[in-house]
Amino acid sequence: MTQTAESRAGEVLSIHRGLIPAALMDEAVEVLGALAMAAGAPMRDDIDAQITALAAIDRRRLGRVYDAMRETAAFRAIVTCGPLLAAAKARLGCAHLHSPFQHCVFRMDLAGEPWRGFGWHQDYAYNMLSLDYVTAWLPLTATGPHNGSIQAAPAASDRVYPVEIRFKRDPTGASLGTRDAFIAERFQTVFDAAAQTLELAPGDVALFHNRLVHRSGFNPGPRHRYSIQARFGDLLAAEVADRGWAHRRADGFETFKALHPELVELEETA
Ligand SMILES: O=C(O)CCC(=O)C(=O)O
Repeated sequence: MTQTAESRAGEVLSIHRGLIPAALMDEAVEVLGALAMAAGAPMRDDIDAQITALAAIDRRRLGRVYDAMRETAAFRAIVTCGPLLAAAKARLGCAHLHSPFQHCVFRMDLAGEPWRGFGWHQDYAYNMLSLDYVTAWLPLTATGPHNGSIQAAPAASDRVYPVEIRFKRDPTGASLGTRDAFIAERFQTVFDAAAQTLELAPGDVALFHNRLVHRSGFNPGPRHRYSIQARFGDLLAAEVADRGWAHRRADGFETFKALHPELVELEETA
């Protein structure tokens, strides 16, 4: 079975300014600060100062804050808020949304930390919802070149590219156990030339098609970057209903490989 995302053209990236109610964004920042303090951070006026202090005290505890944030009601309130769901439905033109919670992510990219490389990729291989599913990417605090943001290459997003499935590795080259499916190396110079750094305020949302070529920008600082990603597909789209709503349930790219064996150029298995 082969599905062709290329066959459906259309807008790959739209920015929705002020979509998420300010009260929800404020609450999320407040909850992040409260988690940091409960994990041992000193009281500070500014969320970045609080996170920096906790990272200096104990980087592993900051890791637990990272995981806990995704489990808060404040996080869930954002990814399920009415305006976001309405924008996703309008974009997809669907009656009901498919949005597995495992594909809703909280992310921190701290200023000046080694780049936790999320190279050029398309979300399509990662989540495998309906053919035209979208990602909502939104920052908790302002994002742009001052904290890396994400970089996108809409002009080069007209097709699904071949991928290389490789293990994530630490700086010494040791495998971290889980894998990525970045776009094959030979295309990267084209994306580098077309890259745009998104500039968003809290409440703004970048809504993008799963075909959008993008990557995580290195955060040069001075500000940290906190972001939420949620994915929305058409629950009743034939291509996803026919395969029993199979998506990427755990690490592994089985659904992608089954649908697009010709797009897997390399796969590390050990
Ligand atoms: O937030 C980032 O830096 C990158 C996130 C990303 O690329 C994704 O979730 O697909």
